[in-house]
Amino acid sequence: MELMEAEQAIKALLPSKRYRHSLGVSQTAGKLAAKYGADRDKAELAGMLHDIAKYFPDDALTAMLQRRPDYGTDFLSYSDKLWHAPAGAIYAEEKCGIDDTEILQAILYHTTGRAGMSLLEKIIFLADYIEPGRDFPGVDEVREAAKHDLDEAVFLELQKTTIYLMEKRQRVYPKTFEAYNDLAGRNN
Ligand code: DGI
Ligand code: FE
Ligand code: FE
Ligand code: FE
Repeated sequence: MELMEAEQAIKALLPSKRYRHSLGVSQTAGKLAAKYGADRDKAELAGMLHDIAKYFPDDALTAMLQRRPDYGTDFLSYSDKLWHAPAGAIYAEEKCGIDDTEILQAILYHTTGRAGMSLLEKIIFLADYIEPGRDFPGVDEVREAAKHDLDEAVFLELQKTTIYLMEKRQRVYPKTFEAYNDLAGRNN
């Protein structure tokens, strides 16, 4: 599936605000790819598709994850907000014909991150947080870091997200902590 086709697919599946977010993530990911030496076309396509399963009902997401344990079996024990990421990768593979593992992994880990993220995974994870339509506390600090230090920007996003979840007394998916530890320890 090419970018234009992917755009039509998400336009059909997502409400307009989420569609615009996807356009923003695609464009932001493309720019980050150009800056940090990743494949721009893959970044734009992964960014376009990353939230494709965001509005699938929980029972459909659960069924997809149970049918494809190769996309991770532990997501179902954590927040339902995590489920659209693995389900999106499954949908991209099965219905959009995406066979590029790098793109599928970038969709799979776009919400949680993980230790040892690939360049494309970091770009999609970050673009999701800083695309121009986003407006949460601290986002400008992450945008600023993204101009010169990709790992620092991803680290700051993980730090802010884990602090936010812990302040709300929510569970944190272990791979998010592992991603945080991975980048917190990168200089020592
Ligand atoms: O789908 P989006 O809204 O564009 O963004 P996302 O896929 O990054 O989802 C982020 C939401 O997931 C955010 O409200 C925090 C929530 N969340 C719940 N548990 C966890 C979590 N995020 C991470 N990284 N780790 C968790 O354990
Ligand atoms: Fe998402
Ligand atoms: Fe995110
Ligand atoms: Fe998103």
